[in-house]
Amino acid sequence: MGAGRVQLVQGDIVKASTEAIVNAANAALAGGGGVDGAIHRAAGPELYELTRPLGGCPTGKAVITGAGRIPPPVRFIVHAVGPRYSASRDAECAALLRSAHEESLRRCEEHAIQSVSFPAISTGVYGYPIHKAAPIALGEAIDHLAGAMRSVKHIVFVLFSPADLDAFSAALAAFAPSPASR
Ligand code: AR6
Repeated sequence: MGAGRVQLVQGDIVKASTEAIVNAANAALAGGGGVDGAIHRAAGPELYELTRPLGGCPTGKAVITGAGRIPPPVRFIVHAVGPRYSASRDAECAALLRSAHEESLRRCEEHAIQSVSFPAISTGVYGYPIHKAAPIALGEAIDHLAGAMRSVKHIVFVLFSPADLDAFSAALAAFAPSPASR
């Protein structure tokens, strides 16, 4: 993985100490529950002022704004839109989930961001089974760090529950022998 590092932690992404945090948003960028609600509560109403002019974001894409009232070192919020999971469209959902991660990392590169925290996008309200989502999310992160790496060097996955952390840990172990840590 070169000079890059993937890290898994359990906790609340709002308390992350990376330059950017990724929000699991909806296509209207309208706010909602889960991690989206937590980020909007922490960032304050100005976050809606930042997202409203963007006019939404298609599934599988990501847009970036300032962080509102969330204090430094967080300076940016990446609003990524993952797919609603459907078993009958498994391959399409996998491609969209991977794309949401890839696009998020692209926005980070465009802003010379070195560290970014992701939640487990799509695995809450959108129903993506975490054991299926984890290798997709981690695969994109590992590939990014192994590729023509520019600014992003530290990718943290902030998992809300011990079970989610276990699912990501198992998926990361399957990518061994990488020097990733948790
Ligand atoms: N920090 C880290 N992870 C969290 C937090 C938190 N503070 N809160 C929840 N999670 P979800 P989705 C976990 O539902 O499935 C919203 O209404 C949660 O346990 O937040 O992509 C949006 O507006 C789960 O593992 O996002 C959209 O309408 C993961 O974050 C829709 O939900 C993602 O769960 C998006 O659904």
